[in-house]
Amino acid sequence: MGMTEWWKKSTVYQIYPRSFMDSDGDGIGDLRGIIEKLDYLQELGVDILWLSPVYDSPNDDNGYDIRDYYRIMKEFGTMEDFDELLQEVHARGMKLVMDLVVNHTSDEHEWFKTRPDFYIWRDKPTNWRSFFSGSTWEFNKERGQYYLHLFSKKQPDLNWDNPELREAVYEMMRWWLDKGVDGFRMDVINMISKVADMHDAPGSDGSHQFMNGPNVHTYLQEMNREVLSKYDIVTVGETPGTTPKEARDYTAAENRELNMIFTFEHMGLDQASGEKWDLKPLRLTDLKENMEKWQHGLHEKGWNSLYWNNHDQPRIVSRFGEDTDWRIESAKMLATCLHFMQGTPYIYQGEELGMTNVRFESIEDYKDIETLNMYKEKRAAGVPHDDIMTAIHAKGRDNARTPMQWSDEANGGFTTGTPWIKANPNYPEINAEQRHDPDSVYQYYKELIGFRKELDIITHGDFELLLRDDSDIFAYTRTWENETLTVFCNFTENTKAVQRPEGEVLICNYAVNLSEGDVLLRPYEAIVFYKN
Ligand code: ISL
Repeated sequence: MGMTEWWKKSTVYQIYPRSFMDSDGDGIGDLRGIIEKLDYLQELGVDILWLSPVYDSPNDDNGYDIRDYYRIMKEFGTMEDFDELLQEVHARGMKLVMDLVVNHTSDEHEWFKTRPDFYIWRDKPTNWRSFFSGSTWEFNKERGQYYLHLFSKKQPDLNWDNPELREAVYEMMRWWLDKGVDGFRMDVINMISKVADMHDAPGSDGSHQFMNGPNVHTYLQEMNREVLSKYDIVTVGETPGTTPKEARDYTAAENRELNMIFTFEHMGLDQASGEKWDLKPLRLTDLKENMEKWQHGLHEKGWNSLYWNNHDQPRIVSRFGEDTDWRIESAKMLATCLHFMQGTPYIYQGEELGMTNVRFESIEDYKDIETLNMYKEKRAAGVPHDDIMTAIHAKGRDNARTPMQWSDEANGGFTTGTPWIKANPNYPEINAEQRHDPDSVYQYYKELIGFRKELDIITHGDFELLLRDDSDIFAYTRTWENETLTVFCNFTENTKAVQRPEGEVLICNYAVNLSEGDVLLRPYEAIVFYKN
């Protein structure tokens, strides 16, 4: 094995700037707010910060609709603030990754007026449904044609088949890399290549015609050649609808495309149909089988990213854990389960505190375009308010977007003004002040992050699933040279005995209390044994 790439031993922390820290009291998080909190992040031990988009935007989709790639969003600050942030991140030995949203721009981007050939036009729409409800096509009067928008109608898709568009994107990427940023998280990058003959799709699901499309690998290889390969950076592609085989194509080193991708398969396991709002309880055996498939599928062939949370997903402790009686235990258990796997782990802001989902009763309190459009559409179709709210409480993206809970002060200490979205009312009980408690979720994450740097087995070891058919316990080993890690995670309140493996306890989310014989797993217990 050659030199291990730095990003294989790193932990990433995702910041959603709008909700992280407001420094000037306008109710919106900003870059100076992030600067204020860098010591907190350094103390946690994370290596890389990923910023959700901070570019100029009319905020139809909170910055995922970019108006100008070369400017900072006014509410977030100035380019001088950005330069200072980058410098301060580097001064603390961390790296900074930008969000790269180049499947689409805002319809307010100047290209939409001056370079219509940068977008995708047709005389007749297909029947495809947008991710944000309604059609993927919007009629443009001036041109007398429809343009494609997989997301909101204010997010027209870019035409990657146009080489001039590709060059314009690469130029922009070089500009940020020359400034010193350390890589990109690439938004829906597997959707940039559409089939030439877009046509009606069964069930209005056009994804086979735009996900992992005909030229996506050609374009990513070109991007790598023209831009990425010239810098020592990290790249992660957001790729919904991607299998391990396709993931290998994107991430195999010899293909020269991306370092890793985000899978969505495990995020779909509590979904009953193709629609995310169609709820179904998670079966632990499904999760185990899926994680095993990805661990084996990319082992020595590509590289995994590991995540439970991001700005689009509900909070994991409320989703696969238990957020009332066993919140702290289950938050730590879930972290253990993920952080001993092979791949690069991502922590989403507040996850390290065990932050939970929120339950606003009024639709007025929700801000996310996906949620609001869906609510309108379902109400118009006669679905009762309460039924829709149940789905929003379980799956809405705003679960992840309530303000970061720094303290028990008003609005969790996020702002001195009125926050753009209400704080989760549980901030007096769940906040970052608790990190000083050695038993806090934060301290536990800090330990996990530390192990990844100390123990090479976490980076390199083989994964083997144990207790395959057990519906309560997620157990696995990692083995490497003569070392073994054995991980047991109890996903239930039931107490359960498992056979004691060799080795000593490395970490446990309870006080260790082992006697001779079997290990008795307590509710939501996680325990890891290490032998060398
Ligand atoms: O959030 C989702 C399901 O609720 C996904 O379908 C999500 O829309 C998809 O993963 C793409 O997400 C990314 O691109 C979107 C943006 O709204 C998301 O925030 C971003 O992560 C459009 O740019």
